[in-house]
Amino acid sequence: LGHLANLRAAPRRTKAIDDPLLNRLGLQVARTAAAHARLRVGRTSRPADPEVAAWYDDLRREGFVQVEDFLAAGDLARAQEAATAVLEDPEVPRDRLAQGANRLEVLWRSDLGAETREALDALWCDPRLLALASAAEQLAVAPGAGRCTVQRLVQVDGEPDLEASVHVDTFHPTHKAWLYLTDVTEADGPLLYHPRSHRLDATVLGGIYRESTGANAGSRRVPAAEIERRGVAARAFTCAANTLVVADTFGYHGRVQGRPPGARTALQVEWRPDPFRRGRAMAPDRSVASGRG
Ligand SMILES: O=C(O)CCC(=O)C(=O)O
Repeated sequence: LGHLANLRAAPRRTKAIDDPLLNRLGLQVARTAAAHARLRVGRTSRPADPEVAAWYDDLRREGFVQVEDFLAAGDLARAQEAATAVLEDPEVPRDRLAQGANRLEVLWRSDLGAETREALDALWCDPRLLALASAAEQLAVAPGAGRCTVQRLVQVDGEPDLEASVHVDTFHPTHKAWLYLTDVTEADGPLLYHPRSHRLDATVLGGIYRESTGANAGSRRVPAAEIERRGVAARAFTCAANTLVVADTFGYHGRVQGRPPGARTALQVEWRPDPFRRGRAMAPDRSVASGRG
């Protein structure tokens, strides 16, 4: 019965299924291949705006796209000011994550006042970003949909950054966007991405099989030998404020180890619909109405 229940859970979003027998029989590899095929056959629409369509092509080919000077100057200044104000306001709720030698504060759109939200919606509701996300996820992403957050990462002394080890977020294509509100240098712990690592091949499927029959972590840490075998070099996203990066985080990624007093602030969005039951649309952030679902 346990195996049957686990088989039923297979065509769902659960990152890893705790069933050594089924995993030995190839369940996680099959889920991976099926989720990627599902998105590929559903990929029928390309953004109408030629500029966004070119970003989409980059994203599909490389696994990421980087766009400099994304917001208009006035919108950027308003977003920077609003983000700084809420980060400095102790009354605004936030998650505090310790991921090794840094402090990460995460403030959710749903916890922000109307004025702040309006300023930061310059990114979260930007029609170009929504068109790109909609094409990437093949469903209509509504303004404010997904996990919209303000994130400030501050480097401190201590253990290495846990996110500095290269990993994938889950077993299916899935997308995150960052708009940096501050310049990002090496010391600030920039995002690291291995272009083209989001593609499926025998090496990555082998790695997924080994993980599923071993530690079976949902967000797999990728061994250096696998990266080397695939020949996908890393790229660090040091950049100027107002740079947008959108990445398929099924691809190999992580952070460069930063050092104090490095710090960076970004607006982030994460879209992660169920890979098998995608539906036609992703509604606005449900957490606005009902907590952080
Ligand atoms: O903060 C970053 O730049 C990357 C974090 C990361 O590895 C992730 O979101 O999975």
